[in-house]
Amino acid sequence: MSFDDLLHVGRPNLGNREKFLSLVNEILDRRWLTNQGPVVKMFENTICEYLGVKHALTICNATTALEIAAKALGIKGEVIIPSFTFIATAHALQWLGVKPIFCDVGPRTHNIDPTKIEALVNENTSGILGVHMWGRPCDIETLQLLSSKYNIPVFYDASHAFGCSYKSNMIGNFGSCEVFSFHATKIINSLEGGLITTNDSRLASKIDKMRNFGFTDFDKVDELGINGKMNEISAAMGLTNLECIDEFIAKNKANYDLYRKYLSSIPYVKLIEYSAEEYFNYHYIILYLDTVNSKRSRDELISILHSNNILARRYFSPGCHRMMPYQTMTDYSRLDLRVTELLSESLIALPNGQSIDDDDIAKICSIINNFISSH
Ligand code: T4K
Repeated sequence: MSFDDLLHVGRPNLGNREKFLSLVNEILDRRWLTNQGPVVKMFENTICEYLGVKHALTICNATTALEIAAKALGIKGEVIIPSFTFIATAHALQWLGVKPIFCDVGPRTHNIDPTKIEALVNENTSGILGVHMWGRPCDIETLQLLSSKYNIPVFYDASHAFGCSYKSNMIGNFGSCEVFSFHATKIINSLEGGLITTNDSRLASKIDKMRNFGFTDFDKVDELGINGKMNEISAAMGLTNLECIDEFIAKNKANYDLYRKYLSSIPYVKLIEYSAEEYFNYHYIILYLDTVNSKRSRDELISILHSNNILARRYFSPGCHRMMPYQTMTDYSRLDLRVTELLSESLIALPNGQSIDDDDIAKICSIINNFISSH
């Protein structure tokens, strides 16, 4: 069995290979490889147009982008985040010496539960970091109200949400700023890559400096910075892929619909829903297994899928508060994360994207059906 015979979650989407290679040749001919080169600028301009946002600042990855965003917003002390997220959301804050305060998520939305935020606010709270889980937007309106009420910024980890909308406006336009990931496993990839978008020109200019060591001119440094720049080859990959985003989304949606068709008659399992009112990228096929009523274990199903060469994943398990270093730092008496605990034991991410075909989906769903009916 070769690596190629496995069905993975996270197989990268690839746009037009000739276009990418010709951009790479131009980059090599130009001998301009990084530091805000022309391909990075073209990628950023194309993103601004696509998202309808004023500023798009590419960064080397989303984790660094979260760190730069938090630093530029003057975040310190504590920030309220969902525990149900990829560990990078919490690590980016902790890396800056900011304490993530874990909030529960909604059972239907899988996003930070706005009704549970106020109980976590105290004099050390300096922000709220929402995560648009699976590309489904947070309750942005309510989070904005909380931000105004407590005079703290709200910003978003939009790593999953490129190409998605909230009230018909593209994600990327909300909060003080939003952070996207262009990692290989995302709907649009730049090999590794990240992005900060904002409509606040002062914040954009600060982030622009911070991603380049704080430089404002030759030999002139205005403030503390880091190396967060995207290189030209990554931007070429991102740009090539962005040109194919409609095709990628259409394929994801067709896959999602087929999964739904096969799974709808199987008891105890349910795919997460994407409402018809918004744009979604349909990048995550997330299955909920009702472990209580089915009396079946999610991990047993994962093992069976793996033994059939289907590398389904336990995204995201356990919640961040149960991972190191947070596990030993967390004051559990303050936490009520029942939904996070439930979701982290019930969800399975299934393969999606360009590399999956209809037969693969039929096979995966038939394994799930056999698993449920074999009891
Ligand atoms: N916030 C959120 C909410 C996120 O989900 C993420 C990243 C971040 C922040 C941080 O973004 P970055 O700093 O990474 O830009 C993967 C990705 O590495 C990670 O970017 C992503 N979220 C997360 C959801 O998934 P792992 O630990 O699952 O990676 P790994 O190596 O197990 O790969 C996942 C699957 O993809 C495997 O089955 C193999 C397949 N794969 C992977 C790569 C890299 C390929 O087929 N080809 C490839 O080139 O984290």
